[in-house]
Amino acid sequence: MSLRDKISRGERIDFDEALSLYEMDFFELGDLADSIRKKKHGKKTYYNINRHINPTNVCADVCKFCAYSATRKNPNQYTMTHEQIMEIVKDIDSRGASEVHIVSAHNPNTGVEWYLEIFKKIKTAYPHLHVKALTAAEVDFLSRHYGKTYDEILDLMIENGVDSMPGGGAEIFDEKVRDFICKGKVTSDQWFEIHRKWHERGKKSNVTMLFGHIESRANRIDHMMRIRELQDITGGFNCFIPLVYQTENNYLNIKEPITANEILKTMAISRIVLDNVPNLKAYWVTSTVNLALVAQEFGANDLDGTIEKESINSAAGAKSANGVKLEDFKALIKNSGFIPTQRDSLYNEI
Ligand code: V47
Repeated sequence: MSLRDKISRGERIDFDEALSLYEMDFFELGDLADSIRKKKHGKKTYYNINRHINPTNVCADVCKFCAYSATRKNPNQYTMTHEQIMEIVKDIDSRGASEVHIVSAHNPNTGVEWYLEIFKKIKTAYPHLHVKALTAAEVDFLSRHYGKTYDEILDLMIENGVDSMPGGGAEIFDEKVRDFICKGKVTSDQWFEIHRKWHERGKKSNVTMLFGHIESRANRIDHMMRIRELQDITGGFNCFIPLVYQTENNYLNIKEPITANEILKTMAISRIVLDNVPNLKAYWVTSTVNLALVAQEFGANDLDGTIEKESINSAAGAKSANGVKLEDFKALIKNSGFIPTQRDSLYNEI
């Protein structure tokens, strides 16, 4: 049986088969991913009304790809007060947002309470808002820095109102590449341990992959395989988010950005390999809106949201600092032949 037939019949593929998909005809690969997307989601493309808040850029870790952290290339340190954060939340709540997505740098000066109290304050004042917060990298940092176990941090997150975990900090799980791009931060095994523990508490999370830098195609497939393995056990990942590496203001010094062709192939392959992860997000912030719209035909069924403000990727060159207008976003999805479908943070349709 050909690989194409095997995939069309819904059979699981192995590492070598997945890697060989990069050699398949571009449009044939797109068609395969699209047929899986259609079976699962039809023509619906999900979006949500959300706001990213990045409360501090002071960071104890030094990731080579990061342009956001204040300790290296960016001398403009900031740490928001809780009052400033609550002002932002008040504003977005009044405009219909359903989610706040909070990711910070690893600030060694604030105390663990500073992180946790943000969530408590938001949840107390706006119980209907979904709080998506703390990547596994932050959980690991808080655990190391403040002498608490992962279990303790995860329980404190739940007690203080965190609803789900974002997928950040996954980067690339291959240990050799990981050591080069972000040595010292959460290891791949620890990243999975934290998400496993989170899922065991009945909670959902996302998982990202930072690609388009020094990693090989085989590293990407290995990354997907490791996700598929945990997902078989817990079923706790809602969404896979391939993040396209942004080249500016950081220490990786990649001269040739990844091509659109390679991005779309990687999207399509992830839709095929991750047969147990329901949603594939084309994160327009790192892929550009135009390519995210095309990615809808290469397996992607989620375009994230309006975002409004975003600091991590825009610091590295993404044109996302001010988000997109909701009406424009919906019109773009519709005009590209898909059905804009508003969702909440757990993928229930609104
Ligand atoms: O983990 C840092 C990435 C991530 C760069 O869960 C970079 O719904 C590209 O995780 N080029 C944080 N990426 C953002 C994130 C995320 C975003 C959207 C949705 C969700 C979700 C999660 O940003 C980091 C890191 O991998 N990042 N620097 C860069 N130069």
